Amino acid sequence: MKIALITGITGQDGSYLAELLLEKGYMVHGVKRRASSFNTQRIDHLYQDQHESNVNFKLHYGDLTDSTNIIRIIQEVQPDEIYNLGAMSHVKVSFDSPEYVANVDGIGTLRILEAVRILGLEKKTRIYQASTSELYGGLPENKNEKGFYDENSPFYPRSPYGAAKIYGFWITKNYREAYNMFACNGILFNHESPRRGETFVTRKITMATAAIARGKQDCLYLGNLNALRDWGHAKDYVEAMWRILQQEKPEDFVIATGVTTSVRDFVSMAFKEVGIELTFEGKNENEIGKVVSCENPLYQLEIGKKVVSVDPEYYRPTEVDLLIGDPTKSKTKLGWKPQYDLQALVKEMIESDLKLL
Ligand code: NDP
Ligand code: GDR
Repeated sequence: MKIALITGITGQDGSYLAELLLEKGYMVHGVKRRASSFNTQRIDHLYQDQHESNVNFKLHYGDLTDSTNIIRIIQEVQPDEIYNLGAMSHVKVSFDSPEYVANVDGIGTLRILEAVRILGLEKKTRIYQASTSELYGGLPENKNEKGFYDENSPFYPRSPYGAAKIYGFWITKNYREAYNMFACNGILFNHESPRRGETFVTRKITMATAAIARGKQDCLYLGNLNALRDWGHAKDYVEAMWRILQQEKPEDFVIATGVTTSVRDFVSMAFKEVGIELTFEGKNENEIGKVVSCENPLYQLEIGKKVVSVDPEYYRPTEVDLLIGDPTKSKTKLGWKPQYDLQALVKEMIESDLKLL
């Protein structure tokens, strides 16, 4: 039985990855942070009574800022694979707590790599590092000749989060080259799901759309509607993480759909899913989204009603305007192909948020 250790197991990706690895017959260990309120909602369905026989899921209290704790957990677990998904992952929030983010997202990665080295597990333990499309920063001149970001595109992070993650990227690559470790970066573009944190833009939109469609909310306030993102489904992306660690040679991979969509179009798709057609008027902070037609079986919205508005409070000091990834390498080498398109993703998120209401 293979043994995996997941940091960030209570997050969106950690929960899907844990499910995938359990299905594949792994013994799954996860690191969870001690909090004064419950933070395990996404994995409660996986909980097992540790007194039972055949236990294959176990949680350990820990934190990426605490090296001795990381070393102790890795020593106890002796993992074949570590998936380092733990991070303060919100780009806007990283401007408010840059030092903390550097510690967790940057040095936290080093702590994992060093722990494996200190414990002499370099030959046994494979490491996946959750790198990100935020490394590219969306600079148009850095796209490849086909107009995408790929494994060879230069980096130019535009946030404390991106800057911390770039350290994580390079230290992972350096440990691979310096100590022959099986340590890989997955450079993942945005991926979403019904389990996405509620303040990331897609989930904020689907939750608000569901609430507006039920007459429980008046207006959705957003920041930059022009931002373009390459959005996939988290379920597809955790499959890619696993595949990256099953390769013969350790390498870095871009995981993306190759399609980009604006925040504004995502909003329109979400409202369409509940039978409401929108039109957008005005520019920048004066832009609004109004109802054009409403065939919503749940609640009748007045034609012309303003349901989307811009609040510059959600603008970022520096923005990543456009992201679009080239998944050619992952398709050819990993045999990876996403199962979901954006339409299916939006539909699943809306259905789930309507149910939650
Ligand atoms: P989430 O924000 O949903 O989950 C983050 C996880 O990290 C949570 O389990 C959180 O614990 C944990 N965590 C936060 N701080 C610490 C800490 N100090 N020590 C240990 N654990 C900590 O993120 P996602 O699941 O969406 O993303 C997973 C990883 O992939 C992250 O590293 C993210 O930066 C990266 N990534 C995500 C992408 C995406 O589009 N989703 C794209 C590219 C990269 P708690 O529940 O207690 O807060
Ligand atoms: P991102 O995701 O910053 O790409 O990072 P997020 O969903 O937060 O923002 C996407 C884009 O939408 C714009 N936007 C808003 N964003 C939020 N959160 N709230 C709003 O109200 C709003 N209005 C407009 C943003 O300006 C941005 O351009 C995510 C995280 O999961 C990272 O951890 C991961 O590394 C990257 O994706 C890839």
